[in-house]
Amino acid sequence: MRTRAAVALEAGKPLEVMEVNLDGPKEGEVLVEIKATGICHTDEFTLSGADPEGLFPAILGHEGAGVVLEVGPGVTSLKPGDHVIPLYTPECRECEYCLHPKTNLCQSIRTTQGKGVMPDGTSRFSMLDGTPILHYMGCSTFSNHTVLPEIALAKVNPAAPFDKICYIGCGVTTGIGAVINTAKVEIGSRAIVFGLGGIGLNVIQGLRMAGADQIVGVDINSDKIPMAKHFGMTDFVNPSEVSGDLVAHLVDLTGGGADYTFDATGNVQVMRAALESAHKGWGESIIIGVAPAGAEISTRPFQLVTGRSWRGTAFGGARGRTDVPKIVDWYMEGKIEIDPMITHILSLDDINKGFDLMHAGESIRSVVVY
Ligand code: NAD
Ligand code: AHE
Ligand code: ZN
Repeated sequence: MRTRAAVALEAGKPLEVMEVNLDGPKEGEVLVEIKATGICHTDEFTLSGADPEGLFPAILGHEGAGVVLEVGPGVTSLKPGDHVIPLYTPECRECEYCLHPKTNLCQSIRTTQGKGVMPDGTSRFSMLDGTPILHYMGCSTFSNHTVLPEIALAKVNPAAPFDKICYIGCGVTTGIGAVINTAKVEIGSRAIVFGLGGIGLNVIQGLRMAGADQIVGVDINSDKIPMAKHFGMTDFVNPSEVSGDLVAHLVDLTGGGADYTFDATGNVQVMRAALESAHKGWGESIIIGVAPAGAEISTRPFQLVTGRSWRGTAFGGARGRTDVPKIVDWYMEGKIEIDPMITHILSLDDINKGFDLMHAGESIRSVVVY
């Protein structure tokens, strides 16, 4: 079939909206009509050329929601008409990782996914002249139609609005999951969240759900304050307005350091500040942000010797097929809020405006509605 997609032809260039060819689903695969997709900072990271795994030409996008149109041979858990959220972290329920209680990082298709192809080693997308176009994070939600493995789709409540629940495909689940699944934050905790964008606000929302007493937000953009307060931030720090050392200021503000700190910026200097503002003896720092190729984290080993721990999380530690439908239900039941964070709705033709708004710090989430 033919469909419309925003294609990343090369790093650092705007996406180009065009008609592309899409082959139908093969064994174990599913054709999905994407109804809406969010634009995550990770899409920008890959488009910029900073992603060591970035490949071009590709169809980016990994925060979508849509409807199953057709299933390939052997697909048993989905049928046409089902509402689904694509999963960049699949859940095969069979691999060593899925069977281990301490990780959500299903590895059954990770190698081919990282190469921009389906598990059989080929792409379903091509230009009208036949040139192959690569998939991205196994999702490619910047296309009106896409093909995914069955294990990379969560079946969700059909009453849920696509233009809101697409955000559960990455940002909401990553932020809330980092608190609940990865950090396992206890009631009464003190926490610091670095970066109050599409991920950090969901960390704040998760911290409020978990019953944290103090939720400090740190961002270089003070325009983020109202939204962060709405979701539960109790204190705000703009590093550019701190006259001495930022870490010392945060340690003082949290009465000796935070029980939990979260990096949602992708900046390795910020990651260091996050680790060092965790409480001596027990503070845990969770890295969520994705750093550019070549960037490395550092600190004095003494910071770890004296009881701080450095950890990381992908997709908030969520097992997608199991957890994502529950998070959609939380949204439908009013247990979590999404709507205020979706600050801009765009058409596919205007998708590059979403990247401009992100660069300008004016959006939380831009969502493309097909
Ligand atoms: P975003 O652009 O919406 O938000 C980033 C925020 O960080 C902005 O508010 C910005 O002002 C702030 N910021 C930038 N530099 C800062 C600094 N030096 N100090 C304090 N604040 C600073 O991005 P997002 O969509 O929220 O994504 C955040 C990060 O999380 C990105 O690196 C993204 O790639 C990553 N991410 C990781 C996962 C995962 O599974 N680990 C999932 C989604 C996103
Ligand atoms: N490809 C990059 C790393 C990108 C990365 O860390 N991706 C996160 C999801 S970000 C979603 O917005 C992730 O899931 N990582 C685990 C994995 O297996 O990719 C690089 O540095 O090579
Ligand atoms: Zn993302």
